[in-house]
Amino acid sequence: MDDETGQAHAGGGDPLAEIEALRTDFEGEAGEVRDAAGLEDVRARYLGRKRGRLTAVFDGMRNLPPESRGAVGRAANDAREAVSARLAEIEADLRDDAATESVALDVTLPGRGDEAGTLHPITLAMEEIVSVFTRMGYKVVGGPEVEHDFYNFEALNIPRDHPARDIQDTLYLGGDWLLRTHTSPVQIRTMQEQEPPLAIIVPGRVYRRDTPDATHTPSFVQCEGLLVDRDITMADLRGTLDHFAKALFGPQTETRLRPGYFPFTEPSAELDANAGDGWIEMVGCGMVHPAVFEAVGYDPQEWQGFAFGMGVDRIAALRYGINDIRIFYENDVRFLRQFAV
Ligand code: 2NL
Repeated sequence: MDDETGQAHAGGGDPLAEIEALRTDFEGEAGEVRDAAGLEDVRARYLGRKRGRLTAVFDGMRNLPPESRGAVGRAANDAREAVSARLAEIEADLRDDAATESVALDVTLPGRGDEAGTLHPITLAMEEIVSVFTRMGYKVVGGPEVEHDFYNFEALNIPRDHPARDIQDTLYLGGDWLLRTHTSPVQIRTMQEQEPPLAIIVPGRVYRRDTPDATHTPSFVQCEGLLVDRDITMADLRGTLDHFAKALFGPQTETRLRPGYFPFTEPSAELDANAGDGWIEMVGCGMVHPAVFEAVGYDPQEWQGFAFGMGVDRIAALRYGINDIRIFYENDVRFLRQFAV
């Protein structure tokens, strides 16, 4: 605003404009204050006796024409109140911060503790299953979860029009790549790389395009086994799986084989176990199909083998009396802690 008298003031400017400008500048600088030294610096630059900008405005008032002193004085007093109030506020904030910091360093508070986690029930069941077979001389092998159609289906004698290959049942990733629907591709890869005889156990995560319910989850853990040697018969399969059921559920456990069907075994069967409270389906199995041996370059006239597979989630559910396998994937620590060993 122009001075009515047109007379120059000390400092050379319009005092009302200078008050407005210093208030804006002050707000900017006040926002940058981080500590007590910064606060004192800002206070000195606006309210300081020697170099305070607002002090200079008050000092300059004596050179103003009497008729404009009233307006400038009111504006200067308002500015001083606003600046003082803001400085007090910053001072209080700095005190609060210091108080909070001293609480964060309170060495009398109890520590966070170092509670150990527990193994997941599926891991526990898998370790038990695998150990029965490693004690019989089987080697543990693993392989990729992202697989090619050849290893997951083609080499396993699963026909092009088999429902398992449908887009509705398998999670395809594009082209011939997919999430493995069983661990069998690991056995195919192992047979391609190794000459018989061999005995392997293959635990691992598998994926199927299922809607979750009490007995299905789109991902679950499977454990498959494969033994290849000369003169292997269904009797070897029966004896091996009978030993397995007894090792897992107790020596009183009875087993029975029922006819079944899998494209990769012939004949195929289901093994049921009865540990004392009824028959339960436990393992799918059979003699390796000659077409599978041919796909990996083994001579089916010279080599025979048996294979089997089971859902580890299902075995864990049986073992721990759980009637809905979805609980395995809820990550509820109240459930998981019960399996601490
Ligand atoms: C089940 C049944 C089975 C196999 C898996 C297999 C693998 C090869 C060759 C022949 Cl490389 N067979 N695996 C055989 C029979 C049954 O799984 O119920 N799984 C959850």
